Amino acid sequence: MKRILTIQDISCLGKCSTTVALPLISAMGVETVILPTAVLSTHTMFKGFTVKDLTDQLVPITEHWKKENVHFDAIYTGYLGSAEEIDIVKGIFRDFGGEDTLIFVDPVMADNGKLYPAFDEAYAKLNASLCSMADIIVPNITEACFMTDSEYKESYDEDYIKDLLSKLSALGAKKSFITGVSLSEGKTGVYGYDRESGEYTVYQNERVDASYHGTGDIFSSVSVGGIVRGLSLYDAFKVAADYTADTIRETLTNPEKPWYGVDFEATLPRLVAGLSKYF
Ligand code: PXL
Repeated sequence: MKRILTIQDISCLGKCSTTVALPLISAMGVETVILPTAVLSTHTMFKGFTVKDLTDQLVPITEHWKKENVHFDAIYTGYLGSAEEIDIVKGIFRDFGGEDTLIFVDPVMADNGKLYPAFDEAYAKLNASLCSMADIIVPNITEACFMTDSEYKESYDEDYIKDLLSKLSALGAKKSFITGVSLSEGKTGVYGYDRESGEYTVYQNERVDASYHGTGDIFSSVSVGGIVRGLSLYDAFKVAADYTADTIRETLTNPEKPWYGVDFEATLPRLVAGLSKYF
């Protein structure tokens, strides 16, 4: 069985980061090893959340794993808490990385033109340096702009996305994918560039007009699970984008419409059933 290490926080309530990655990567048929960067009472869109930083635990935990000679088929990073954690994660990439280990970085820090409350522009630059070590990066447009000092635009054309991709690629990652790219009215999806082959990969699906927390984590978790299971990048991103859209649609049918996260539990069986086409 393939094994993915995911490094991100545990938000106890709020369905994002580790509490999404663990069930979804497992559902993709891949063992999920977690390295929690912090424990929060909720994600940071709730008022009054508590945080227990776990920076001092990262090295002892991974030192133990080194002694166990553990191998990861992929290392997937999401929300990291601090500059120091980014540095430690770079060391983890060096220690556990290699030809057979895909480094997948989702530089979670911003959306809709704004940084999340815990972050500043200096942090964005550090995230850019983490991206430079990756095989695949999946920033949204806002994160791509913060990492490349580009102007954030709500409405844009394909050239704007290609220009962002070229600046992202210059950071050093092998393949850069921008998420939440809408090329026409009512559509959204991913637009990627492979620095080595010069090829673009584009997938667009129906845009569901609602925005929930944690959907980026759902997309990344399913994508990395699919890639590790051997799907082509196009297929992995298609499965992930379609699943994310299906889950947002499903959440809208919930009369409570939970604002803090999506009802991925309801759509999990459909994700698993859809995979039989590929495996
Ligand atoms: O979904 C991204 C995310 C993960 N973890 C925490 C967050 C957020 C987004 O705000 O606050 C703690």
